[in-house]
This record gives sequence, C-alpha cells and structure tokens, in this order.
Amino acid sequence: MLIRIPKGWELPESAATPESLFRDRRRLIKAAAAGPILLGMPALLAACDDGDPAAKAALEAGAKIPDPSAKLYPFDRNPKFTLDRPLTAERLATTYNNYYEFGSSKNIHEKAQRLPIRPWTITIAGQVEKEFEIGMDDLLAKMPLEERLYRHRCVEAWSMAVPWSGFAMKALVDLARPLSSAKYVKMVTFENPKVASGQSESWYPWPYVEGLSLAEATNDLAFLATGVYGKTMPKQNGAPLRLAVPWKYGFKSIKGLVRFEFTDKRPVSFWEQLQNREYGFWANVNPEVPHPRWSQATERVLGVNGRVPTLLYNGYGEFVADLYKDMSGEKLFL
Ligand SMILES: Nc1nc2c(c(=O)[nH]1)N[C@H]1C(S)=C(S)[C@@H](COP(=O)(O)O)O[C@H]1N2
Ligand SMILES: [Mo]
Repeated sequence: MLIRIPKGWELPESAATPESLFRDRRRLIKAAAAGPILLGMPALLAACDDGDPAAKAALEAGAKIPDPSAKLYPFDRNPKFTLDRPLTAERLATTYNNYYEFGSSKNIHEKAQRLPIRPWTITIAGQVEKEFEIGMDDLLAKMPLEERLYRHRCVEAWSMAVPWSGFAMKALVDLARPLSSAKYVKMVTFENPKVASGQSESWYPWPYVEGLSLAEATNDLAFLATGVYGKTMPKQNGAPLRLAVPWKYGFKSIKGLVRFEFTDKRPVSFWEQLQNREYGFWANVNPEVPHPRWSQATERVLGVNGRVPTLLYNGYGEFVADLYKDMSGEKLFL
C-alpha cells in the first residue's frame, strides 16, 4: 500500500485548483440538461480508449519517437537573467504541473507521456508578410539558443524557479515578419483528444489559447522554452515548445505550442473565456491585487515550507513596467 503524505507546500488539490470550481459548476449545468445519468461520463469514455488495437499501437509508437534535438543541450546560460532564490528541485518542477489537456490534477506527468512530439509543425499565420509552416527542428536550427533562470508564479499562489532553455520570443517574431497592422500574437496549443484525454471534457473551450501584445512578445523577457534543467523539455512541462513570461501569472505561459497568429484584435485566452472576472488578458503579477477568491500577497515556493512575499511583476518590473505606463484604463493585474 502506498500512502502519500502531502508536503507542507502542497495544498489539497481542491483548493489549489480554483479553476475546478468553475468546471464543477459547468458540469452540473451540463449534467442537469443531459439528465443525471451522464454525470462525469465524457471524461470516463475518453480515458479508456480500448477499441482498435492497431490504433492503440500507433498511438504508443508515436509517443515513443525520440526527440532528435536532445544532442543540442545544454545551451549557454545568459547571465542577464539570474535569480534571488535557489532553483526548484527538478523532480518537483517536473511532477507538480498544470496541464489541463491531461487532467485537472497536478499529477499528470505520466499521462503527458502519451503526447507525440515529432513530427511537430509550427504554423505562422495571420498578418505576416507570408504565412508559413516550419518543423520544430528547422526552427531550432534558426534560433539563438540560450539558457535563462526564471521565476514562475502560478495564479494559484505557488511558485518555482527553473532554468529554461530556448530562445527569445523576439527571434521568432522577427522570423515571422508581421505586418505593421499586427498588434497582438495569438498562440495556440495542439489539439489531440486521443492522447490528451482532458480535451474530451467538452465544457472547456479547447484548444488552449493565449495572447500577448506585440510589444510584450518582443520584450527582452518573453521567452520560448524548448527545454529545462539543461535537457529537452519534459512533455508535462510543455514539450516541444512553450512560452515563459515570468512577469505574468503562470496560465499565460502556454504549453504544447503549434500556432502563432498575428492579429490586430486582442485574442481571448482560454481562462479568460471561461471566467474573465478572475483571469484577464494582461494577468501581470501584483501582490496588491487579490484574486476575487484569495490573496496574491504571498506565495508557496515548491519544496519550501512557509510563504514568501510576492513581488510586483513577479520581480521583473525593471524589464516590463514601461510596457504598461500609458494603460491606466486596463485591468493590468487580473
Ligand atoms: N496548454 C496549456 N498550457 C498551460 C496550462 C494548461 O493547462 N494547458 N497551464 C498553465 C498554468 S496554470 C501554469 S501554472 C503553467 C504550469 O507550468 P509547469 O507545469 O511547467 O509548472 O502552465 C501553463 N500553461
Ligand atoms: Mo497556473
């Protein structure tokens, strides 16, 4: 028998996942409409994809295709991005995750192994000189690869500090050559409910979508991460490509990216669509602006007992505060 005793920095899952409250409400409304017998059924059906053995074998084979970029790591560390705290233990950062495509608990790292990460194609679309697609390894060959130490602050008030490998998002924007009309970039996660069972939960507006203004995306701090801890990105952390925008709440740092769309309209992000009162577009970290249901003044650092104060822009004000100086009418911190 395996009894797991929660660590001091862990919350009961029900409390750590505010989003689940919303989901439960949606589920109830849906169930009421469909009749009580269907409660919880879609998730159950998706979880057991028995059926065709050939299809199952193909899924398993896809999941096992090795990552050919492994030989590129580690990347040289950029000394401009340092930390005020120790790095989070690799084991914690890679086993305590948020990735709703694979379920709403923190413990999704095994389920995420089902995702095939090669071949992997990135689409550049919308208001650009010319739309194109590029394979993940061709993209890696064109980008200025480096390592950066970043903090990460989840809206649920836990945090970590990790060494991301990847490249400045500005390098991807330059490659995309957006037109002057483009003001935002909308980013989209893969969609594959056969391997990501959470995507069969129809009360969510899949695929996961996030957005940045172009000014944010070309800021020094906006980073596209392809690895962590000097190695390729674990699937549960968003392989093969995820965003890292450490001055914003963690949900902005979208994982499993397949599409960048340049647009003149502000994209509506995944959580904003579900609950815009609680998860806004800008979502910059601010200890003085509470979430409607809890304080953001302090945070639990993974692996550390007790709480530490949360900092404005998660401590990155010198990089990003200027981006927002003429935006007083906007809900910048929610
Ligand atoms: N596609 C996708 N991206 C996502 C999420 C998600 O559920 N799906 N969760 C977000 C949230 S809430 C956080 S805190 C971070 C967690 O990243 P980590 O698991 O690497 O710590 O991923 C973000 N990116
Ligand atoms: Mo989060």
